[in-house]
Amino acid sequence: MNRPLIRCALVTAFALSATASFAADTVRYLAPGKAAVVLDAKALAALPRSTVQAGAHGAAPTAWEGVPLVELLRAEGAPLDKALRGDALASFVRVTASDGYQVVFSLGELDTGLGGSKVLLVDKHEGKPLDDKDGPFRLVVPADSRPARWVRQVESIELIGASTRPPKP
Ligand SMILES: Nc1nc2c(c(=O)[nH]1)N[C@H]1C(S)=C(S)[C@@H](COP(=O)(O)O)O[C@H]1N2
Ligand SMILES: [Mo]
Repeated sequence: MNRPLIRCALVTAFALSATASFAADTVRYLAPGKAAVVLDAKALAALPRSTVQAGAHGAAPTAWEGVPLVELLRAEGAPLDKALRGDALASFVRVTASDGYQVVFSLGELDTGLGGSKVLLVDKHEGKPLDDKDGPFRLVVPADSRPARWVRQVESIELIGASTRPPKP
């Protein structure tokens, strides 16, 4: 019996099944005091959509289409507009990818009456579904000078309320 070969086959099978479980066409939304919400293509299709022209690393702009992150947050009842005041202004949104890569945006940065920063949860590039490297969902942040927050393979979006005070000196 060839033990290393069997171990290699098992590791490969495990890696493939793990990859498959990450490839689901859903994004999880988590918020304090709320049950986790699984957003599938149908749920996302029901939200407002927008298209931006943007290019990463100085590339010529191309069309990215999807749901503005602020509209997803609005649909899930995040404090925005007049409700975005007081402690809520310390809230932020953390986006996590299948490889564990994470970025954050403040709610104030995204709110249309405050920062108004355009951040799209994209599912189409030049009219087609995203490829496996980027998709099924990717963030596109046209105003960022580097595409470091253009998170590929988005898995979850968390609203985090952060109304704690730093210790006094
Ligand atoms: N999931 C995931 N998304 C990611 C990253 C990453 O490591 N993992 N790197 C970011 C960084 S630093 C950059 S510059 C861009 C690179 O995008 P590209 O591979 O399409 O050029 O993706 C961003 N999105
Ligand atoms: Mo980067």
